[in-house]
Amino acid sequence: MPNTSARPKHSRRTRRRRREDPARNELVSSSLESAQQCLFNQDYGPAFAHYLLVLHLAPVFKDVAKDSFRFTLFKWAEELDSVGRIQDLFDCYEQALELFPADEVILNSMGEHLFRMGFRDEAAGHFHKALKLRPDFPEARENFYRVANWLVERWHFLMLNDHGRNQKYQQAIQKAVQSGCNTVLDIGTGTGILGMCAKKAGAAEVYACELSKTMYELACEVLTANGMDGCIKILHIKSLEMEVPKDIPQRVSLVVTETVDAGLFGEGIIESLIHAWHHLLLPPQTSENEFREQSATGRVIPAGATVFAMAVESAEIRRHHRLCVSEVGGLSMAAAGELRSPVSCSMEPDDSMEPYTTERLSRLPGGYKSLTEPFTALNIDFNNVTELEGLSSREVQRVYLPVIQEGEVDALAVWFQLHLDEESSLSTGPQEDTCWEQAIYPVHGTKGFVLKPPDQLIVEISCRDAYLRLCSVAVQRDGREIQLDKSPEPRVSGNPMSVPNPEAELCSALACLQTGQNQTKDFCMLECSEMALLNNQDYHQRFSAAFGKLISQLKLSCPNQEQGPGVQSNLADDADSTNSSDLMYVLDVSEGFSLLSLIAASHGHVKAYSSVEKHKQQDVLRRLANSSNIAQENLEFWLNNMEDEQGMLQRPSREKLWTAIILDCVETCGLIRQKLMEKASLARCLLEDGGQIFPQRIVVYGMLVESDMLLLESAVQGHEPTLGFNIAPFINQFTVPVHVFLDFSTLECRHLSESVELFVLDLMNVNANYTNREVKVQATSAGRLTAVPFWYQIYLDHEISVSTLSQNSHWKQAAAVLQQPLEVQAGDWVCLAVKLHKSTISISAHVAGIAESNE
Ligand code: 44T
Repeated sequence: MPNTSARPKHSRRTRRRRREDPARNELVSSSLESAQQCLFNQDYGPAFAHYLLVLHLAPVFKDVAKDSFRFTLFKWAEELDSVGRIQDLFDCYEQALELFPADEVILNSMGEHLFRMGFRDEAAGHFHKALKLRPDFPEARENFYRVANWLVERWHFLMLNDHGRNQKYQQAIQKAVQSGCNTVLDIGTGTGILGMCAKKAGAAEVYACELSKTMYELACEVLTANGMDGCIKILHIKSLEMEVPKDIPQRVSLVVTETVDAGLFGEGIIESLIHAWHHLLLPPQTSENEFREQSATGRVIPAGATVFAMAVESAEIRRHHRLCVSEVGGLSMAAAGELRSPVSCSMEPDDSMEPYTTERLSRLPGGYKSLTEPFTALNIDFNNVTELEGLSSREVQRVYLPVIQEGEVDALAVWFQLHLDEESSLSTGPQEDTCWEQAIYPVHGTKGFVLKPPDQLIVEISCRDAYLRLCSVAVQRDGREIQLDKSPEPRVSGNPMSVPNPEAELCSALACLQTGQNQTKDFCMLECSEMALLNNQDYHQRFSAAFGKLISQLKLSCPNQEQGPGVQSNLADDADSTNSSDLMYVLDVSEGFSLLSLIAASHGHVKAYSSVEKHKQQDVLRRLANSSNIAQENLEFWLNNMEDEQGMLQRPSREKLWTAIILDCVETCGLIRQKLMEKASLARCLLEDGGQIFPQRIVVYGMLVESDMLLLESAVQGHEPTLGFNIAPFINQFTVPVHVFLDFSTLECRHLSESVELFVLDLMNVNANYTNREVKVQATSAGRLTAVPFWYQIYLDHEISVSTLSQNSHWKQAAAVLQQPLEVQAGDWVCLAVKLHKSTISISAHVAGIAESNE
């Protein structure tokens, strides 16, 4: 009998009550037993319910049952997720967190579910909490870095580092406040900077609103740190939902905002200002009230904007928005039908289409050629509500632009000048020394058509759904108008735009008949990176060659298999292909649109399983299969029948193992795909003898560079306060150590070394992979080492490889930005500590001492 007299009173009371409550004890122990039994039977729902009951009734079991409870929760959540019971899933997590509020593993896992469901703000909150509880929790750290990119977009750093822009805004605000605008609303305050400028300039009342939860919380921290939390009222709300007096006591005399994106209107500034003029601002200054106090009228900073555009040729833009090749990996693309990127700006707006994408023209790989002079597409006065309201109903304006150089029009590039007031403006133009990107309106339907002086390009300008729409509709040549970029049109022979290829057209028409699809009415959408992948002939050609080698080898090792592999024929649908014992099985687990399974099937005697999910994309593959004489039954879409990828990987093991498994190893953004090594281990177990994973090996290369640009995009630089405010330490919490989506070829940087091998990932032999490696690199010139960009050589087999750095690659590059820049001298040896944790690479560096460099 334990001595209870030394225990605290309340504990003694509980113990006594528990001991005295045999029914309760009975319930606890029987529930615990049921929980364990259900868990053993993989009956996770009831197991979870039993555990909940046990832990509520008898918290003493929390320690011992924690692991099983977590395991049960995760399994049950997976099941709920797979059947779409999302509310139940989150209810379970909430119940679990009530029991274990400081459990970082549960918090992190809930964050993962939230992230997958698109609740990024909430996901970030969970990862952040998990990290605070255990700063060395790698999963939470990785997850946090992933969301940090979404939550606090990298341009916040660029903007705060742009001293010119900050000063111009500050001066304009100061002038306005000093001239009498003493009540101010900052719409889309971000870090709170413009609101703080207004307060500092002496405004009596300052309000700010911010729709992003993360940015709102950040702004609150910043205001407190600057002693302004009492004098600026900040609201977590979209300005469109604000009302007087519910949110602010009265109308204000000044709205300041920088809610503009590269295309000017993408952040909804037109709608926000129309609403502000109707509900939040004092009446505007007019000729009648010209002499009234500034404090009795309303105005906006910026006062207005001028939008410019220019037609450009750029192979880089072209290959991301339309199909530029007629043959890929031995397959004729004629039957594919119309393929388009999701960026298109037609006169009839379509919700699924973005009208523009963004690029920094000065950083376009391969450069660009201006085909017209820049022209003014639009002028808008933000202080004139009638003009703002009339924008959508403005007549479509047609402009005729003289072509100044010969070239194909791939896009209209758009930028603007933001007039802060009568004196001061900011430009986002391609020639300016700014970090702004330009909006790119791609032109789709001009295959091969070359403009030349004295042609005139006809552009239609309008404003729909609060977006500026720009369409290159036609070219005027020799008094004739040649139509461009119409919605997909039937390709008629003789059309000046179509490449004359009657055979291809016939094929395409036949394929359409066979699938009962009318391609001319319809088109299939591919992401920009998928389009660039499709245009990468080199990659597909090399895959085809490597796959061809594999089947020849298999044929050699198994010579009595008459119709076996190695029959290099496109006519794969002869009678033998139906003899399933002769078939090789190829599984493609690539994400998104991939032709690789079809290319494998085109080698003959192959049954290919494609992971393409979207129906229209599957139709494209079926049409291509048809036109390449690949029997329908030799191309399957495994995700049609299978929810769970891992389940599928195991599927044919009962009948036949896979001859080849194609893994999609590198994400377009330049990072190794998550869970790649786990997938590779699993894939290896499912290969037949002599079978192969594509690719076999990945070699990671890197280079030492000095790049101020990468620093400016990483964190607010320097120790000086931003416009006198303390902002950097707060926003810099969202610094991530790896930058993605870089074009290394055009990144403003100085190379401080040759490229060097950092790492090898052997997908056929996981044991050969390092998790930690030290690499010594000799600096070839002196400088400030700030980052290590990295990329991959992807070995499809021992010899055949592709580089993600190549000119036609659809992959971008990534770079590890060092925590502290490192001064190096030419000849210095730099030690890079390269770590791989679950497909995530991290790099740190130090200059090697003499002993180290001699090693
Ligand atoms: N990127 C610029 C776009 N907001 C700037 O939540 C600039 C891009 C850029 N809040 C390279 C360089 C650069 N009510 O935090 C955001 C957003 C918020 C609102 C309340 C509203 N109606 C809105 C609308 C937006 O405003 C903040 C700023 S949006 C600025 C976008 C160097 N690439």
